[in-house]
Amino acid sequence: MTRIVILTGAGVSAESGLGTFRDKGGLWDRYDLAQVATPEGFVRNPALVHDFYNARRANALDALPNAAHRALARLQGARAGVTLVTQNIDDLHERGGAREVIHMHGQITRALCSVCGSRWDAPRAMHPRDACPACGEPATRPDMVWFGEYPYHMERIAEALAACDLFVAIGTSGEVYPAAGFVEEAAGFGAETLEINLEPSAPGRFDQVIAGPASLTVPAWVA
Ligand code: BV8
Repeated sequence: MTRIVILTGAGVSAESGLGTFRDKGGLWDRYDLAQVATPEGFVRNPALVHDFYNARRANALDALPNAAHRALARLQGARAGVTLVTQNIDDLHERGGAREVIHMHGQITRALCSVCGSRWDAPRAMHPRDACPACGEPATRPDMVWFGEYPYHMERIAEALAACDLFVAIGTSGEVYPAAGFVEEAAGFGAETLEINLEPSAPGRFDQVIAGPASLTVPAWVA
């Protein structure tokens, strides 16, 4: 059985209308990452951070999975040995039919209590004074991994990378670590590596590149 690890980034949800981060006009062109995607930024101005994620949560909830999300779900259904890791915080993989999606940067549909660590389904809009349903503290935040925080599921991902025969990165610029280092990690264990992206993120970094929009390239690759 060929074991495949797939890592997706914002590019897989781009054609569902969700903005990417580093493309022209992307999120980091319009917001200061340090203000809205770090724990320090949240402490400094929780209302701004909640506004940022409330807007993204509304977009994510109103968006629909595209042909790339559905194709990856078909791949999972058609064969064993496929590990799907995403950097994305939207739930389009799940709504496209994927199972056991590993959200290494968290999920915008979930909330987290900074005091007791409880997690629950987030309301459509969150506010700084929202009380934690478990401990009652007004210390709730979106359940995601900000810059400087440790990504989720790293051990499970490391095991999958060590055992895989093929590593596929789809729609990611490969600029955020430790996710950006997965291709070298997998290659170090002897895996073949494939990038599916609008254009190559770093020529020479992957054994093979398929260029084009994910809604066309991913279904063609899965077929
Ligand atoms: C950490 C959640 C300690 C919030 C995000 C070395 C090792 C370890 C850490 C670091 C390191 N060097 C620097 C660091 C620190 C930092 C980092 O990487 N900084 C960068 C800026 C240099 N990393 C961290 O802080 C991480 N934590 O380090 O903990 C540690 C140490 C060792 C080992 C483990 C842990 C935490 C990083 C997570 C931050 N949270 N998101 C939120 O989403 O708001 S990151 C954010 O960037 C998103 O998750 C996003 O998914 C991710 C990556 O971006 P991409 O998905 O790639 O999106 P991007 O816009 O960049 O690119 C889009 C791509 O799509 C492009 O290539 C484009 O061509 C393509 N595309 C566009 N349209 C289409 C398309 N492709 C196909 N079809 C299309 N239609």
